[in-house]
Amino acid sequence: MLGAFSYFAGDDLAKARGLFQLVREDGSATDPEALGKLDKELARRLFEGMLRIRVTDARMMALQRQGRIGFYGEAVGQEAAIVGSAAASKPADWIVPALREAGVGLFRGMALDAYIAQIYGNAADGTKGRQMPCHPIDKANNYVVMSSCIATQLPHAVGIAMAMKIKGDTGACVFGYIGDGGTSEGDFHVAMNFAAVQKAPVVIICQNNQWAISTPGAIQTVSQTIADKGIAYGMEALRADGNDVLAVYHAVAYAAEKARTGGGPTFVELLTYRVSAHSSSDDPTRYRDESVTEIWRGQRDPLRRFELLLTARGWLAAGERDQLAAQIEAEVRASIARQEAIGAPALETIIEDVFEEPTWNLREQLADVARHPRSKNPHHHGH
Ligand SMILES: Cc1ncc(C[n+]2csc(CCOP(=O)(O)OP(=O)(O)O)c2C)c(N)n1
Ligand SMILES: [Mg+2]
Repeated sequence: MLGAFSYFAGDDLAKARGLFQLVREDGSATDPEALGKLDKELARRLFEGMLRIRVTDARMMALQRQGRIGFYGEAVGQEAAIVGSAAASKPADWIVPALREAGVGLFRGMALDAYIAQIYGNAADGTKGRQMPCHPIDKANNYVVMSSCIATQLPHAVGIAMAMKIKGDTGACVFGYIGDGGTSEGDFHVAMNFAAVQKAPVVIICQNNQWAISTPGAIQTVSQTIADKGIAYGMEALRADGNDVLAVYHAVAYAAEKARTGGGPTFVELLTYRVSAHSSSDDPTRYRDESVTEIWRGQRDPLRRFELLLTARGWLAAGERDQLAAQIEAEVRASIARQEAIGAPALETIIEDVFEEPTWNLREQLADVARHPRSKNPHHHGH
């Protein structure tokens, strides 16, 4: 930790309407004294984590375009929000993701092979080929599978936190994620209210990437900021620059430590931008001005900003980013090769897990399905 920041001592409205930032777009520090204490090892870990997501997403999108996987959702431009928050979690914490937090799982130790197996929906997939791609699971690291239904995960996150409190588990908390679009769903409001009333040990993190498929932030809400909604529920609300990995890390670490020590929930808005399309099934040129996207892809890029800081300190050598990227890409390609060689789950597994023993009618249906030839691609659908 770098110590206390004046931002956290601000009044409720100042926090919800301000923007906590530690590194400016040009890589300079807003608080040079505090940043003088930055740990090199942590800084490099954060950078590498962001690069890992950038490289993995690019590779997976290429696979989707080649028809080798059915679907993919990138997180380009949101790497700082993902990795900064992941780094603020502890192994005993629980992660309940929204759409774009697979990188949180990977940063916490989810195996790359498990991640890619899930995308292929092959026999090694922890979700047995029953989920869409991009719905990984990592039981060992308390990473809950994402819900395709927007916002339904948030009451679960708060419920897990309430259970922790009832059981007297201290020293751990829950990270519940949501998108800006998700804040218009009823489940968001249910979760916020329960979290506040029950003083649940949860950090509710909204990645405000300013788009919900084709719906822009301007018509998502008339609240001045998304963080404002925390105040409505009597919850401390923070608003941080989601493209500043250090600001994200410190805002979420503050909230998580508060939750782990009995201080109750915090709502954290991370302001970022969805640089990519919504998913591999989307074409944003149909509904938004991509010249704005180019600003976020360029000067506002979270990796670029942090790379400037690391380079200025001599913590990243010339050419080192490319070397790291090549090494990560080699790991990803090797994992893809392994996972592509594994076939689809055995057909019989389709009737498992509903009853202790499959019932006669399920067996009859299985026999019927088995008479028909199977499609080669186990995951050929859109979204
Ligand atoms: C209950 C529900 N309604 C609609 C959808 C279709 N849908 C999928 S993603 C999405 C937008 C989500 O936007 P946001 O919460 O901002 O997350 P982001 O995609 O920006 O990460 C919508 C409307 C859905 N999956 N579930
Ligand atoms: Mg969004």
